[in-house]
Amino acid sequence: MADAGAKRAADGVETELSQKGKRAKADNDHDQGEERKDSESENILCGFKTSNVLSDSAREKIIFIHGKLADQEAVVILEKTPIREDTLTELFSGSRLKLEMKNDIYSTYRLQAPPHLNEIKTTVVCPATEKHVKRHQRQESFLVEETEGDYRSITLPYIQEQSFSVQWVYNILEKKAEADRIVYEDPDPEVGFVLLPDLKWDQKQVDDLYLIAITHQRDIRSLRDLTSGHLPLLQNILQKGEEAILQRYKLPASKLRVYLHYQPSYFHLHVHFTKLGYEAPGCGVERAHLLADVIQNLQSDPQYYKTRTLYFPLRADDGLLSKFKEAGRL
Ligand code: DD3
Repeated sequence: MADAGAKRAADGVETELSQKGKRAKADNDHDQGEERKDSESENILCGFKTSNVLSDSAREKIIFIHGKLADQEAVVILEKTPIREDTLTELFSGSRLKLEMKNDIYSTYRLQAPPHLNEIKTTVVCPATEKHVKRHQRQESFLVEETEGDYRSITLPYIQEQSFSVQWVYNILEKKAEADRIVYEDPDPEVGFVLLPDLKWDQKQVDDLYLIAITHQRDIRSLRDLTSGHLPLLQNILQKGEEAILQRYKLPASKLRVYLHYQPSYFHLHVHFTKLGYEAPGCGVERAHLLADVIQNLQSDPQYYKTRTLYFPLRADDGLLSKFKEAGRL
């Protein structure tokens, strides 16, 4: 089996991470009761009051919940994780099995797995702003056509007035958070970056590998800001990022989808590395731009992303969509 080696590689990583022991306590202002990774850490969710379900997917086994956590607005994301091959022996031997139905050669059961093999990946955003709540609400979306002029007169003013916080990005770059999760770092201020697992990846299996490279340069908002002057940075991220992923996860470049989002969900340049075959959210053609293509486009035209019309989807309740409508661009 081709993936077995890679799976073991990820398991090796997990062991390596857990052996590093408890995560260093982050000393940033924004750590809301930074939890310990051990089992005795208390359950901050026991007082969570659900207001409404923002969205859910039976197929993806995920639910986004809006509610209150100690008087503060919160978004909680619960997700069942894939069943790992290396847990099967223990799953079969260590579970209780309750017969539900038997018919001829067919039978169905409810298998009650040992608690440590039955965990639910949980993400908490608290205090959550209106934007966080909207972001996870199921919404119809619309494709927008953004010319060079539209970017200058509609999009740029909008993102400037919004002032989305990227404090969590600075916490990563300054090692105030997630320092023990860094897979690779090039500390160079011009071409350097930090490569680490995205929040969405629990790192339990490489099948859904998802890492992000965050640039040390802080003034590149998005694809639109890139010129040929950024080629050394982009080439460095592609090359060193792929090398680091080969080393750590035994996945060659030919198994990776390396891309930028436009529009990004946060305006600090970052590159997504996901495993080919894993349909990561946002990897569709309407939002993803392969880094290798971005590099080539900038090589043939230094102003490519400043001048081209770009297309991207916006959700019905996105403030930027209203701006495009007001400008008669939709
Ligand atoms: C975010 C986009 C942002 C809700 C959610 C995610 N990777 C992150 C904080 C730390 C991170 C990420 C915003 C926020 Cl679920 C609102 O993503 C993050 N750390 N994508 C990592 N490693």
